[in-house]
Amino acid sequence: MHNSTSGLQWNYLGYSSVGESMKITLYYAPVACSLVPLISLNEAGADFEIKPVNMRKAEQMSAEYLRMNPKHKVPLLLIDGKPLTENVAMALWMTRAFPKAGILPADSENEVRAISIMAWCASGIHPHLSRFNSPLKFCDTPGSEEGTQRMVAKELDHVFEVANDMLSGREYFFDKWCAADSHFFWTWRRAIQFKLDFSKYRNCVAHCERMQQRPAVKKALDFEKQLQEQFAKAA
Ligand SMILES: N[C@@H](CCC(=O)N[C@@H](CS)C(=O)NCC(=O)O)C(=O)O
Repeated sequence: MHNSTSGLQWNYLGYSSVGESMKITLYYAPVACSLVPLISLNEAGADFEIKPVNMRKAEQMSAEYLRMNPKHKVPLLLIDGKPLTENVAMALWMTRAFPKAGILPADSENEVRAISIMAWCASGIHPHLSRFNSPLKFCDTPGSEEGTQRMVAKELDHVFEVANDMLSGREYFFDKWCAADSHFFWTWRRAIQFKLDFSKYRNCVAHCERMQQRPAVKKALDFEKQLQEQFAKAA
């Protein structure tokens, strides 16, 4: 599926940490939630390789990929050759591997609260986005597409109202950026990409704008764009 030229090597001046001595490979697809660990690895100054996954060509369903991740999902991390799936687990692993990077908050109470936000993004927001994106995967009654999307939009309105309250008077969910911000940012960005209008949730809008100013996020979004162009040329 991949060759060495399709995987870009990103080298950084990293922190002194366990993660530095490990070989880290991120399987990443544009637009997908693999943006979350990509931002964290950038924030950590990690040395890692990206293996692009072209979902339009269903590369996540290839036998080679399924051997590593039978769930056929991105993100997938290979850490010294061992697969790790699930955004929440990746954030926890990176917190230990790059202890100075602030991937999750340093004090244990806020660390748990950040995991709570990430678990909510993964299980309470992301599934609505999947249903909006592919309504027929969830209800195949003829003509049900629009109704499914309308109901999902209502659910999303509720979760973003909750997030908007959580972000009231704050720049980030905690005192400074952590992976929960990136995870939420991804869900918000995905909803906006679906042309859903939640602009009334001003704190979420401001959070999204703030996130996009971070060098690690800019770098990730530039990479995404570059890869989308590469995929479009190869189509
Ligand atoms: N709970 C997983 C969700 C992963 C997930 O659903 N990834 C989507 C992209 S956003 C995917 O790879 N879909 C491809 C497929 O289902 O074949 C996580 O947070 O890591």
